[in-house]
Amino acid sequence: MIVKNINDIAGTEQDVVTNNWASRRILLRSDGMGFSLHETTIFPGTETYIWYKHHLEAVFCVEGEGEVETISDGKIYKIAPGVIYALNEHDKHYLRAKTKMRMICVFNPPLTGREVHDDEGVYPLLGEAAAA
Ligand code: 9YT
Repeated sequence: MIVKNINDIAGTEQDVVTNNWASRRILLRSDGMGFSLHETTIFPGTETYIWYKHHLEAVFCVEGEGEVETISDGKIYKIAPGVIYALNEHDKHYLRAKTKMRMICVFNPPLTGREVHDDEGVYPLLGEAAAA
């Protein structure tokens, strides 16, 4: 069994901070679960363009308020505690935080740990998943 405490991840390589968000990657590809699990904080007043071309992501809001817009159809969905969105179609989207939002995120295939968005809002596919 794997047991971790998120507090032990703070300040390590698994604690990734960007201009718009910070993410503690708790379970990674190396844990062998087939998904990765992260706690992500989205900074208030930010808008982030994201396109997970290679990954599926589910996001569960536990704190804060904001919205997500799917770019293909311009639909805007409010985000508040208890709301989950799942990018089951690799949807290009804008994520906007009105207040600080705390989200639990699951990625398939799992992240290796250090990924940040490139200019296209994409995470690269790293390691074995890239070779498959
Ligand atoms: C909600 C979202 O995708 N935010 C960007 C960071 C991502 N959750 C991550 O890398 O943990």
